[in-house]
Amino acid sequence: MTDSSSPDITATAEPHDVHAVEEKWRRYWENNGTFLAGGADDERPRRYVLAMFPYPSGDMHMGHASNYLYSDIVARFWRHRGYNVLQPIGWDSFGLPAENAAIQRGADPREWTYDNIAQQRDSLGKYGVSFDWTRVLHTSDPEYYQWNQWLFQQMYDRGLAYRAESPVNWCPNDQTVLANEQVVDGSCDRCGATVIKKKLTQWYFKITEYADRLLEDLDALEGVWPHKVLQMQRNWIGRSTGADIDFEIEGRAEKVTVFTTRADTLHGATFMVVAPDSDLAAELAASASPETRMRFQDYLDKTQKQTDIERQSSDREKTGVSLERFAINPVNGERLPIWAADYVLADYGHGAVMAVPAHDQRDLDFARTFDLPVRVVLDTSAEGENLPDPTETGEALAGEGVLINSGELDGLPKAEAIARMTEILAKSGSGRATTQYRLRDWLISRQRFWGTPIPMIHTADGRIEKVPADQLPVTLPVAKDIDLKPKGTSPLGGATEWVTTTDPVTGEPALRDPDTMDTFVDSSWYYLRFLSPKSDTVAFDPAEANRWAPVDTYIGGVEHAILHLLYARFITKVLHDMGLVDFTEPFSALINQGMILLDGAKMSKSKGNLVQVSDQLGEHGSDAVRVALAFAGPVEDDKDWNDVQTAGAKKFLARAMRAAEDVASEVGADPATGDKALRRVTHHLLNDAPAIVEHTKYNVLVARLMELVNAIRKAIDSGAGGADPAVREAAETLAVMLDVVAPHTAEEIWEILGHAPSVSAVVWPNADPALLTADEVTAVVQVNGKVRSQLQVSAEITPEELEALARGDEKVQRFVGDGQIVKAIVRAPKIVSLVVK
Ligand code: ANZ
Repeated sequence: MTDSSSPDITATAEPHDVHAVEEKWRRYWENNGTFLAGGADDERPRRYVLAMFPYPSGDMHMGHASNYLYSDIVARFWRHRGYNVLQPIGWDSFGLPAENAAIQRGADPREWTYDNIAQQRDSLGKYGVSFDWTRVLHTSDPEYYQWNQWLFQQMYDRGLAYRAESPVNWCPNDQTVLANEQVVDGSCDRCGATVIKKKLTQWYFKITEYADRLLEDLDALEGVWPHKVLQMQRNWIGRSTGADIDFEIEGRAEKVTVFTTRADTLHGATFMVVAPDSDLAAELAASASPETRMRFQDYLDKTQKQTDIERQSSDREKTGVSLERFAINPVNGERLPIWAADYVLADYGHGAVMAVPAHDQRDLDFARTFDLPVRVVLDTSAEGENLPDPTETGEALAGEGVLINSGELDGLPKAEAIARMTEILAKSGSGRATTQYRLRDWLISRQRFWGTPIPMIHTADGRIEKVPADQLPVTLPVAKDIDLKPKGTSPLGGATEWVTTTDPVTGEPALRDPDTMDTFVDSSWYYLRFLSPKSDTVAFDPAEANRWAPVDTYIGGVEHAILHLLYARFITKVLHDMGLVDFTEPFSALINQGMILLDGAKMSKSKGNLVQVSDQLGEHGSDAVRVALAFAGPVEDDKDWNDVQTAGAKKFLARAMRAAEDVASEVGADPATGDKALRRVTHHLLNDAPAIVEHTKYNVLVARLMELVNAIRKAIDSGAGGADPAVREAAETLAVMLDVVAPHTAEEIWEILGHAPSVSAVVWPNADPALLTADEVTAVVQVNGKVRSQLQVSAEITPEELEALARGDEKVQRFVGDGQIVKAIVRAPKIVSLVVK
């Protein structure tokens, strides 16, 4: 690297002024573009390292600090392995907190957001992360969000974006809809309010069309993504294979279909249950007696206040309303009473189930509550045992068995019976094999201001048209002219001037769509924008995308295990199908870092227990914070800030610096003649470090660097001292490795050792295999219980070799004399005990 602004060597006169040293190197990196990714002509292999971009909710806290430390270790590591590394940074800067803060303070969400970004940017800069700062993006810039609008219209053209009315999750506090993924244990993941269901017309992305691929492609990520995350995604997609069965309903022309995974139990169905909040329940109730109608309405109101989790939990009392109607079992013509009950969900399967109380626990609980019949159709008893009666025991008969009370299925084992029944139903036209998914389409419209406007137009005669390309982007109006308070409809709808537009077909007045997009749309493809951050003609250049992406290492919290990662995977597949990228998964490897806690609690703004990055950097300097965090424990573990040892880290760095200052040999001095013990430590580290870092054992790396510093100190204080060329070799190794964790100190050491910056570009040398041989140990040889000789042997010597050496040893032979060795007890590599007679 050419050095146009070589730091003044005399500036190292006070090497322990940590802030001055760190400032000096940051300026150097900035002036020299040290961490800019190499262009298309760079022949080194490439690595794309990315930490999940921050939301600008305030200044950075130590949770952020650990995230960006780990990504920086990975990025710096690959540079030292000879790679062309890209590590960009941006801000996920649309979203509710800005808007809520703005409402509370009467400020502009834009100002709040960009002030916070400036603060975070300053902290990240001082932290010394090796970002390519020329690629910064903010999702709230029109230069970025115009491409969300492009993406939306592309999806619309492909039938992947559509509008539909359906029951949606509604946060009564934030007055906006939420995606299923944003409802955590029945509460809004932003504000914690209990989420209710509401019927609304909204925009959706058709992620269900990709359900199979999203599920199946997880297998290839096994081993490179945390298994837990893969499992969470699998469960979220929730593929379930079974059968749809059609039931005639007395007095209704159309049949009702239910989804079941247990077609084998059809003979055991004794009633039918429909979700109270389904269209079917409303329709059936409408023809019931006035009293039942009232009871039903009352029950529906109660149901709508329950979360899906509450509704489905197994340990609660079953409730329901009989709808006074009957379904006909297609295999035996039996009349099954129809009930509405909240444990059946409107938006899974068909919102109706055939209830088989003998074999399904919730159906059994319900049957026992309302005194409905129970018929066992699967004998699950072990040989010689009696089959328990579920009505009495209260326990449904789950598990394997053979069919009974089921006509021609009798005697078949469960799996065969499922297949056989599905066949029978298919033949008679009243059923078919099918697959259900828990995954729902992605609801992307939000009734909020601070997001990407949906680029669609509602015409006076009820058509929906795209905003024409020459009118894109649709930018947000100025916030101060708008009432941002949540009132159930989008604030943009009240911005008369903004919302009024013209029908692109007729030229008549029309209205813009007043909703904005879920911010997860922004983060579903941002990793591609970093590759063409300045383009105003395309969202990203496919050639750049295929050169750099997928991201080689993606780092972030496990809280994004489902929503963000699933959406990014989905959009990547869509872009692949559009022919824009030649890969189908966005992130080749994923690292989840643990949380940084304070006094055992998660740091959060609302709890007021944030440890701010800027405070810590001001107090200790960046490198001490970085070393302390890296040393605090395994990446994936939660760590309490109280256990993070900044003082110890500072001492270690000062010690490392002093060791470098004591080096007295010339640059290029041949270490071959130097202290062998020290050389061994150095070369073992050279040998081990790549695997240590690749396996994310950053705490181990710090421990090994500490060991190296101790070994250097020991060598300096004894033997040939600082003039020993092995000391230089060790100190240089220290600099090139310390760089991944404590880059400012590493640069300083590298300079102290007489090298030109930057150490970040130095490829790690290979270990000398000759110095990796096992260390020697002293073995003692006893003859008849007395130590008679000592041998210097390899620590890895085999018992046979050691015994042979002992027998051949001159001193030993003297003590054996004319006697006979009758027994040899060997404990390699330490002891040989000979018994002589
Ligand atoms: C009859 C039956 C008998 C069932 C039996 C189970 C055991 P998974 O595996 O999650 O897909 N079900 C179907 N739709 C439902 C809805 N909207 N709300 C609540 N439950 C619903 O579960 C499929 C099973 O869940 C289906 O199979 C159905 O009950 C129930 F011994 O049908 B089963």
